[in-house]
This record gives sequence, structure tokens and C-alpha cells, in this order.
Amino acid sequence: MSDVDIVAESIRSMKVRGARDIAVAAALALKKIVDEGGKIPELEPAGEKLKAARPSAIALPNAVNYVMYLADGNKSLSDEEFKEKTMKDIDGFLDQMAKSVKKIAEIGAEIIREGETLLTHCQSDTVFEIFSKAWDDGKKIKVVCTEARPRHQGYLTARKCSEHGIPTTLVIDSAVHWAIRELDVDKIFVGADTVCANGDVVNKVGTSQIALCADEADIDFFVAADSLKFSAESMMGRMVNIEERDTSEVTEIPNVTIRNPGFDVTEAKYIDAIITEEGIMPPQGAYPLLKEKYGWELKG
Ligand code: RI2
Repeated sequence: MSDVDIVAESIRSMKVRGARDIAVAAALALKKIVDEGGKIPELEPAGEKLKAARPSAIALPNAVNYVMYLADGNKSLSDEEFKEKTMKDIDGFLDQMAKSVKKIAEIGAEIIREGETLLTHCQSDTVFEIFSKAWDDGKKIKVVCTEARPRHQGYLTARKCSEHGIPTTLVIDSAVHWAIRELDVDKIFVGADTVCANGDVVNKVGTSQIALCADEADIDFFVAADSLKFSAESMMGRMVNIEERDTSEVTEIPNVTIRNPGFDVTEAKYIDAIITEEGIMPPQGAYPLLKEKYGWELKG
């Protein structure tokens, strides 16, 4: 197995997971190829392999495409110059991603008030950065985490928040409606795998049900996402390829069909705001952001 095969397999098997982390892992795998003397002909097939590893998190293909764009800009350089410049460019990209998450944490922490109870779903590094920043700023928040069946990524969130000193409660996924009422949840924050041009958000399955509960309880529902997760190709959530994972992750019952979607779509109308490194915006801000930052426009 080549290094790229190993990274692609770790992403597929979710040994490496979380939308940001898989994008970073892919960029590092491509950087290694450059470090070993690889150029466009070696990077292209590797990039395609990495992109195919998981279908619903747009940061993965966006990161691969961006690295390819950087490499393409250097292709007329000598071998040694190509290597040096492209590695530097990839480091710059990774540095930018790290800065983005810090900026999102600052913006997100600012909208949290002293003593609030915040609910999150699954495990998002971006959301954790917001919570830990609010806590470090001295706000005595409480956090409620879901389990995120079937893979229980919520346990990671619960452990991280608790180890950071934040009073943390874990509930099963189906207790969200109960928790909002009984635990007096003030705000909900979730991460994102893809933000569509119309403001719909693809995130861990169960997110859309939580958004409906937030709507019913009249509390704010926020999505925290780096602009790398915005997708020009994904016009609307229902057009995104939702990953269905192996049913062995759920259970087996004779003669019963098991379905195991990894993600679902939260419609823009249930999202109060999306927090990005560019600022906090209503979901309808997705299209202008794509247009202004990436020069993408609807034609015809
Ligand atoms: P950050 C995760 O997907 C969750 O859906 C989470 O909300 C999202 O990635 C974003 O995570 P999975 O890899 O990029 O667990 O904010 O399927 O860390």
C-alpha cells in the first residue's frame, strides 16, 4: 500500500475523521508526495484517490483541488524550485486553515453569554474551539452533548469539554427535545461537512432533527464552518451525495433492512446563522460569500 492509499483508507474507515481533519490529512498526504519529488502526474491520481475516500464532506475535495491549483501555479519551475515553493504554499494553506478556526472561535465565543447552556451534536473541532474560547474568556457555560450513534463521536466531544473544565452532560440522541426543555438549553452549535450555495447545511445525521427542535423551542441554531466547506457545486442540500455507511455499524436483525446514512440536510430556513472566519452571516450569505471569495457565480 502506498502512503496515499493508507491515508485514503484511514479517511474511509474514519480512523481520521471530522471534516477539517480529513481535509488537513489529504493536504499533508499530497505534501509528502511533493517532498518525495512528485509533481503534477503523481499528484493528480493521488488527489483523485483522496477525494473518493468520503463523499459528503466538501472540505476534502476543496482542499485537494486547492493544493492542485497551488501545484499547477508552480509547474513551470525547476524540480527543486517546484518542491520548495509547493511545500511552502501547502504550509501556507494549512496555516490559513488553523487561523480560520481561531477566528471562528473568537466570533462564536462572542455571541455566547455568561452562564448559558449550549448543546452540540457529534464532534466538531470548530465547535469545541468556540466552547473552549468562551470558557477561557471566563464565561461559566455548560455543555450538553449527544452520543451521535452509531459511532459515538459525541463521546469525544464530551470528554474534550469535560477535560477542559466545562461542566458537561451527555444525552442519547433521542433525548434532544427533552434536554432542550429540561436542561434549559439556550443555544445550539453544530459543525458542518458541506454548506450549500442556498445555505442548506450537510452535517452528521440527526442535525436536522435537532434544528427542528430548536425551531420549536425558539432558541438559536448556529452552524460553525470554515469557508473551505462552502460548496459552489452543491446548490442545495438535497443534491449532495449523502454517504451511507456499512450497516454493521448499526445492528443486524434477520429479514430487516438496515439503513445507515452518515449525514442529513438541515434546510437554511432552520439555521439562524453560519459562523465563518469571514464573520457571522445568515445562511443566505452562502451565495454572496462564494461569489466574493471564490469568484463563483450562477450562470444563465
Ligand atoms: P469539524 C463530522 O463528520 C461531523 O459531522 C462534524 O459536525 C463535522 O465532521 C465537522 O467537523 P464525521 O467525520 O470540521 O464524524 O468542525 O463523519 O471538526
